[in-house]
Amino acid sequence: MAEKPHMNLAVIGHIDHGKSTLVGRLMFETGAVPAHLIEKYKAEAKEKGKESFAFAWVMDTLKEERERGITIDIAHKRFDTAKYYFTVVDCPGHRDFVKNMITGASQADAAILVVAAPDGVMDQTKEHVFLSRTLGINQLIIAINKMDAADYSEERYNTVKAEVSALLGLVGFKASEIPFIPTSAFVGDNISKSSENTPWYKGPCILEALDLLKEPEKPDKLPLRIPVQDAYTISGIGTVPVGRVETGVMKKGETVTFMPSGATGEVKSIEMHHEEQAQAVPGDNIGWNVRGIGKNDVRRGDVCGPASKPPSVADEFTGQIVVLQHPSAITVGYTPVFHCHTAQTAGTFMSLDKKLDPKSGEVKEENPTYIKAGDAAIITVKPTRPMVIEPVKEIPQLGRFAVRDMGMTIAAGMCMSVKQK
Ligand SMILES: Nc1nc2c(ncn2[C@@H]2O[C@H](COP(=O)(O)OP(=O)(O)OP(=O)(O)O)[C@@H](O)[C@H]2O)c(=O)[nH]1
Ligand SMILES: [Mg+2]
Repeated sequence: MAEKPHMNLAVIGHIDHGKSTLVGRLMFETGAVPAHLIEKYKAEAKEKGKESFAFAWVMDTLKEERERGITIDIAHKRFDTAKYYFTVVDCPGHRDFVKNMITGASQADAAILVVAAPDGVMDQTKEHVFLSRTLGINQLIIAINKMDAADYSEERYNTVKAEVSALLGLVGFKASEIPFIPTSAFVGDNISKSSENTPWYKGPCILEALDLLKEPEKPDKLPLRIPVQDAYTISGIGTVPVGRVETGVMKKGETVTFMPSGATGEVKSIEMHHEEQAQAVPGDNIGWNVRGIGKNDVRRGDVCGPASKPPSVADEFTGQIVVLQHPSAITVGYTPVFHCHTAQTAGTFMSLDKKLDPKSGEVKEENPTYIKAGDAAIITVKPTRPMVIEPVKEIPQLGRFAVRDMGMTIAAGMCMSVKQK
């Protein structure tokens, strides 16, 4: 039987708004977690005086998470709906663990934003919405949660819905196209079936809304891009680069170019799982051989594309970044390592163009003298050696990057434009 299409789903929102409980409930009600396990968690949680966290414990498995009653690290779990199989990434809401949330969100195709009805929009609601936007999540479902603690009031629901809609509008989401669902993860209202507690609500429950998400498009209509992971020399064949097709389709016989070297030739063979293929599509991990390409023409970090539309090599590029952590301040001249697809290239901050409000994305300052942890910014970068990167609007798979230095992730970002060599 063919596998159902796969979706990566992040669950985001302010601390304590019920993200882990909602995921635990969803997994329980879809049969991904057996009832006896929930009973076991209930008993254990009760002993610790944390009975209300039984469902959250499905996701919060670290000892410290259970003791503190918060999510610290991201957790991946699988569950199935009628249409999809989901890998759900439960993100921490605590502000100290935003960097874990970023890792989670950067892997997601869609997100459920959980907002507790009694609180409404809070700091990390804003921060997570903005980061999701920056990280390229474009499908959202809003759960207005803890409706049981707000008397299932339609009026309160509408107030919070209006607050969230305004926030979404600020960062360019169209609130009118996004489902808002009144839920109680704790009681189980509108999670996998419609609740009698909210007779005024006529829309889908969470499970139905998940099946209404659009399947992420297979990027086979975009230009071919295969970042090289490694290159082998195989006797009788020659040089065989290996890598995963990110976008586009490569066919035997077509002419391809490796950038930055510019080496060009005809594709002689494509192999996947030790079998010859006539073509390779997005997601395929392949080895391929190109006529006339030697060991010195191709290395890790290079990108293969059609000779007619070769990958762009940046002399400089502009990026929008969010600074996660840095011991002091980042100024012009800073040269950390940019991790983009399989490339790791040092790059110099040539200018700090704008400082943005990470919560709203609004410009706070033109040409700031420095940026620090928590800031979002538009910057111009000059790679210290030739590097392939693409504007995120054109080829998203090759437009996102992480900035690393001193063994930690300093920032995450996306490429806005490229000044080609
Ligand atoms: N009354 C009520 N309480 C809820 C509901 N959902 C979650 N809670 C409670 O809220 C508390 C926090 O729930 P969690 O699921 O851990 O919240 P979280 O958003 O995952 O928190 P972090 O991961 O630390 O950001 C627990 O005591 C839950 O039982 C709900 O729908 N109604
Ligand atoms: Mg949690």
